[in-house]
This record gives sequence, structure tokens and C-alpha cells, in this order.
Amino acid sequence: MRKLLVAANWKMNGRLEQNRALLQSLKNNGLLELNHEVDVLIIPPACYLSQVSQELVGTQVKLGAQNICSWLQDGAFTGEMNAQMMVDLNVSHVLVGHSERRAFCAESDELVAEKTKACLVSGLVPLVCVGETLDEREQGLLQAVLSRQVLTVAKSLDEEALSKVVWAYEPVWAIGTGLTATPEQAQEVHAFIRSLLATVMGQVAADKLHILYGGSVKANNAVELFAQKDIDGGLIGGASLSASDFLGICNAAK
Ligand code: G2H
Repeated sequence: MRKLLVAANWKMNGRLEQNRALLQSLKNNGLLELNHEVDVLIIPPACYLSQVSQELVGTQVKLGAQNICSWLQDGAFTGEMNAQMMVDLNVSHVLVGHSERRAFCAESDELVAEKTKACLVSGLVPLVCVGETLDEREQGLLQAVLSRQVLTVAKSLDEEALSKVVWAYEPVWAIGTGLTATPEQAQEVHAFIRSLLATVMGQVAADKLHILYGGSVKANNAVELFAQKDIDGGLIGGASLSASDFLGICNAAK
């Protein structure tokens, strides 16, 4: 039985006061009691990691980062941050391969694999995002795209490292659009991703992996999504910016 994980991806949103109020409201309204039944992860912009880390002291809520630089330990690389720096900030998880970074920052499958490795070497859990565009789905390329994205990462890792990766399926056409994959559509893709991973690590190990769903998850569609056999929680964008919406989703994962 996989314990569900619900992750709040704040993306490029928030201000000091707004974050404080949001976290306070989450804590006052049941966030801390959830942890027995659901794992919760908050992924703020890098500049607010320290603030969120401090607000979460004494709780079991985990802290995630939205990005790392994979190719330098330390050095002359203005504007970048590496995995070791994230460890210093109490980060446990790092988003890798989010479609917004693939699209806006031209991140390739190979770079996603490098970043995944860099996280693992530093003891961080990579949360690797994969998903097809609407065009790709309509052209019948869904399985080809996901195979390429998943296997480029999976085949670059040994089995022990691969067992530590968390995956997120985020159909690009469902991100921030209000469109959501139906629970059946999502389940079908999650089962496919798990079967791909089973070809690399075996079925028993693949059955232990977490595969989250992301893309316009709301409190009113989360129950059905999370009830699917191969959906192990959610990566939540827009709805994570409201305490009541996010808690509604977390409660759906109980
Ligand atoms: C997908 C998701 C969170 P949203 O990007 O990563 O965002 O819930 O706003 O579609």
C-alpha cells in the first residue's frame, strides 16, 4: 500500500506576508493532523525556502525546491543553485523536468536525467515530471513521448537510485488550463508509466514507486483521481495557493 503524497507547487508566486498567511491558515485548518495519513510537500520559489522551512519547523510537512543546477558542485555560475545548497535549506525533494522548464528553459530529457542524478547523489528525492502536449496526444504519440521521457531517466540510474525517484504525470494540456485528464485517462497513463519502469527494475520494485498526477487538480476532482490504482497523490499548482482548496485536495488523499 503506497501512502499518498500531495505536493504544493507554488511556481513563481508568493510574497513574504502572503506566504506567512497561507502557511498559518494551512496549519490552523488541519495541515498538521493530515500527516498520519498523507505525506505533504510544499515547493515554494527558491527565495522563500528559508521562510517556509522556518514556518514548518516541528511539523512533518516536507520542503521541496523547484529547480537545481546539476552540472556544478560550487563555482563561478552566477544565478544558479546546486543540490548541496538545497540540503542546507532542509529541502527533501526537488522538482525535475516540469513541463514549464522543458518548454521555457529548453530542458532536454538528458538534462532532466542529469538533474535527477545530481539530486540522488546529494540525498534529495527527485520528483520527475513527464507528460505529453495536446498535439502529441492527438498525433498518437503519447506512449512514444512518455517512453522517451521516462526511460531516458530510468536507464541512466542503477536500480537502487531508481527506487528513490518519485514520478509525476502531468499532461501539458491539463496544466493551468482547467482541463483535467479523466480519472480513467490518467489511470491508463499511470499504469503505462509503471509498466515502463517495470521493464527496467522489475514489477515488484515498480509497484513500490509513487506516481503523482498533476494538471488542474482541484478538491472536486481529487477524490476520483486519487481513487485510481496507480495514482499515488498529486502535484498541485494553482489550487495550492489557497489554503482551503489545498486542504480539500489533501483530505481527498486520506
Ligand atoms: C501542473 C500543476 C502543478 P496546475 O503544472 O505542477 O499546476 O495544478 O496549476 O495545473
